[in-house]
Amino acid sequence: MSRIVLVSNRVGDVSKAALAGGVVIAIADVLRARSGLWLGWSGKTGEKAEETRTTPDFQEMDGATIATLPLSHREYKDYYLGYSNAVLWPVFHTRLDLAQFEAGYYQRYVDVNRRFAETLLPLLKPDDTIWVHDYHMIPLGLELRKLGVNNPMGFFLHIPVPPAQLFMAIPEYRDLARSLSGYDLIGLQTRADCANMLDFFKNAVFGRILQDGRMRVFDREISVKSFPVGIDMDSFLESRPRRSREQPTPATRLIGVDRLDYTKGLPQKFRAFGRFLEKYPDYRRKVILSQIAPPTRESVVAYADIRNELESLSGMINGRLGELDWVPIHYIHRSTPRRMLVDVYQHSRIGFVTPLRDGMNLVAKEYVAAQDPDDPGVLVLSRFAGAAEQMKQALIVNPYDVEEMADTIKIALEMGLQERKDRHRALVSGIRSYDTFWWCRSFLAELDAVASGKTLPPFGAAGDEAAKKATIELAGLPSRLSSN
Ligand code: GDG
Repeated sequence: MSRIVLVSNRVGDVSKAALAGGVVIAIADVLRARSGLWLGWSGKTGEKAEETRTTPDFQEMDGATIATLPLSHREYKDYYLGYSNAVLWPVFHTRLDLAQFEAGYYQRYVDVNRRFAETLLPLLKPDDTIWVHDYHMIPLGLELRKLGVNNPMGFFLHIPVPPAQLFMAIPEYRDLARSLSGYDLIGLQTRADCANMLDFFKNAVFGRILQDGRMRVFDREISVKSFPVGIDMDSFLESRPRRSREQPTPATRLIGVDRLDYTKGLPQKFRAFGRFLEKYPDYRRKVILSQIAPPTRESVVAYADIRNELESLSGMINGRLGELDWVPIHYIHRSTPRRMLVDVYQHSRIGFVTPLRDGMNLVAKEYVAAQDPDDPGVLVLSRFAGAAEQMKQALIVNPYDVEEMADTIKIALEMGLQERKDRHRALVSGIRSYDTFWWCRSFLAELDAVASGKTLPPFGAAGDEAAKKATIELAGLPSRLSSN
């Protein structure tokens, strides 16, 4: 089996993958099984970075090799804060109004990707399979191709793909299309993302769909498919403390857990909860909203703005509706330990997950996974989260419609036990079938297939079972990855 080489902006801690959750669990497994190499930014910045341009630090971890590079202050500012998080992130989440198209950002973005490619080149073996992750690293594949690398190369985008017209608002959209064409396989979270990506290639650079479903873009033939990211339910539940620390509260809780990001729809969520309490006053004193919102990317201006907005909104709603013995919104702007999250999810009657736009949203899956099957809570989920394409038994809402969200809270609170159990059972079955290991092995199997001239049926198509079987056979993965 060929070695796997991963490249992403940040690397994860392979030895503590189970604690981190999400995709890192499956990635750590495959790195261990295929003696993999993982290259990324060390998280450090400094002027010395210029001297260590293509000399990474190496660390051996559970049979995998982790290689990291520092960034210079300028690279951090233009590549990371600038092009990645103030251009690609807002545009891909359909927030053109927040994009900062500043001169110099794009050039540095490509420069950093070239530096990563040059770093990787001497470390590569002829039969390595290369898997590049996320929007920070779009140009990496083409930079490697320019250096003569012919290995199979796949790219997975964790965030949504915007409609073609929005994508084309990025001044460098043609260059981005050219870069994307350097990969053999582009993996996306949803079928809607695939449709947007194909439309983008058609409109932006005259891409053509071929008879076998692949796309001809520039001089290359590439495959675009959806691989929805999942969780590992068992390891997630294992992180729960042996004894619950949750004190039973007289109030029924709605829970929200989102990085403090303008894509997560937090002001709309707070307003919807305030509106619910105004419209249905019998629920006052009986219900609370706990919102855990750890800080991220605070150096990007738009993030400071959203923080201020939320602080004033929660203060306003609590001031207007709260009582001496009841605070309606508990807003926690800090990270919470993972084992506590499981506990909090389990003791919340509603998982309130209402992003304005989200690639997938793993919180929706974690909330369902943590519920007691004999008395489960209800998931209220935004239709604009990638997860809504799979989790049809949730109560699906429009996160821009405060009135509808307020009414849906009431419906969720009043839902009978049998309906809650039925919905929960169906949701858990989907979470188990398409877990984080399925995601990893099906992407890698497809990459193997594409590289050897075959393609597998698409996810969710009639041939799903056949696809699963073929996936396992092709990937030749170890038991945990190939079970299911
Ligand atoms: C990107 C895409 C896609 C959150 N707060 C705390 C905490 N978390 C954990 C959650 C969950 C994870 O972080 C967040 O995952 P999401 O999927 O919700 O969102 P992004 O971070 O935006 O991730 C997204 C994902 O990539 C995977 O492809 O689903 O759409 O944007 O696991 O539980 N964990 C702890 N404390 C916190 O306070 N321990």
